[in-house]
Amino acid sequence: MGGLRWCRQDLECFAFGVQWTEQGFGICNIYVPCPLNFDWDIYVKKCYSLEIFGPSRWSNAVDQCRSTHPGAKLIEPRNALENQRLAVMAGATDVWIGLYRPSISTDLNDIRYSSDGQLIGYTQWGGGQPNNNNGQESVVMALSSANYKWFDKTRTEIGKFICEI
Ligand SMILES: [Ca+2]
Repeated sequence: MGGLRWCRQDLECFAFGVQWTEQGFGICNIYVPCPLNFDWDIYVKKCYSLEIFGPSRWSNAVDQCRSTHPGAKLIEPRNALENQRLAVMAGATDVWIGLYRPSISTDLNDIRYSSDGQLIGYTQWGGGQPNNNNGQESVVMALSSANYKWFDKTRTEIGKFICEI
């Protein structure tokens, strides 16, 4: 897991805190703690999957991320910067995020991280969300059409997804 990072430009090496030593393309000699098929995000210091997977149901997305690599999970934006990075990676694609409401819960705002079941802190809800429409919406998707604000959705919908470590 991990390895040397091939940097494309001086600025990128600078962001890693190492000095650029060559003209043009070169190797930063910085250790990046990401496994194969994941890339290091210098802004939030997380590994994100290079691929946008799916489309899949939310629960399958959770399982697929877990099976990708030990410690990998469905993306969980935990602050505004991480939600911005999600938007950049997703492009114009709606993506599942690792948030859910427990089936026994009657509290709309009882939303938890799928990786550890803890209540979420940072939120980025779209207008009127979460609304648990028809009592059927217990998982969460970030919508490109809403600037990647979050919407609770049904578990039968399918969507693309990004994994993180
Ligand atoms: Ca909703």
